[in-house]
Amino acid sequence: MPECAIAVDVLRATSTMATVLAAGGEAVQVFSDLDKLIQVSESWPLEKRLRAGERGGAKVPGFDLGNSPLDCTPETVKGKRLFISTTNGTRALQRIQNAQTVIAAAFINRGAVVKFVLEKQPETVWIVGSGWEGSFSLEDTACAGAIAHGILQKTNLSVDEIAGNDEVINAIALYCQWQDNLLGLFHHASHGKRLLRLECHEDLKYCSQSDTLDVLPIQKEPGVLKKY
Ligand code: 3SL
Repeated sequence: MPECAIAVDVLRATSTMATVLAAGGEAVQVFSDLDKLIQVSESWPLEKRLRAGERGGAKVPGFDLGNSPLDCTPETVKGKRLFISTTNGTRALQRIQNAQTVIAAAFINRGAVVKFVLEKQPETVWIVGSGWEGSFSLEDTACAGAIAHGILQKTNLSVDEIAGNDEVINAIALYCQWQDNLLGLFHHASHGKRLLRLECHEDLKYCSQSDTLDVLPIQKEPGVLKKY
C-alpha cells in the first residue's frame, strides 16, 4: 500500500461524496455489498442516515438515493451519514482502505486534492481510477492526469520526477488534450454514454466542472470518509 491512495470515480461516486461532505453531510460510509450496507446502517438513527445505492447506473429500489450528486443538497444531507454502495467507486475505496491516507477525488474537488498532496508530501501516491467493472475509463484517467498536472504546475518538479509509471504520463496527456472540454470527453466515454442513456445529462455537466468545491473527503476509519 502507498502512503497516500486517491480513489477517483468522476462519474459519479467520488463526485457525489465530495458534494455530500460540502453540503454538510456528517460522513460517507462505503460498502461493496448492499446487504452489509443495510445491516450496518440499521444501527444508525433513522433521522441521521441516508441509504444510497447504484447498480448499472440506476438507483437501487428501496434506497433513499441513487448516486446523483445533484440530489445531495444541504436540505437532504445536512448532519446525516450517507451509507453508499455503487458499482465501482465504493469498491475502489474498499480496495485501498489499508493505505495510511485515503482520499476521494473528482474534478470538482481536484484543487483541494492537489493542495493536500503538496502540503503533506507523501512519499508514494497511488491515483486509483475506478473504471467500469475492471476496465479503463476515460474520465477517471483524465482526472488522474488533472491531479498530476496540478502538482506539476505548482512545483518545479519535472514529469519524470513525479511519474511512477507510463500511465501517469498518459493521463496527463489525456487531461491536457481535453481540459477545456471535459464534458465533450464524457460524451465519448462509455460510462458517459451509459449515463446519457439514463438521462443524466445534468450529472455529466455538474461532474465536468473543475475546482468548484473546496472539500477533501478523507478516510477516518476503514470505509468512513469525512471532511478534512
Ligand atoms: O460505478 C460507480 O461507482 C458509479 O459511480 C457509477 S454511476 O455513475 O452511479 O452509474
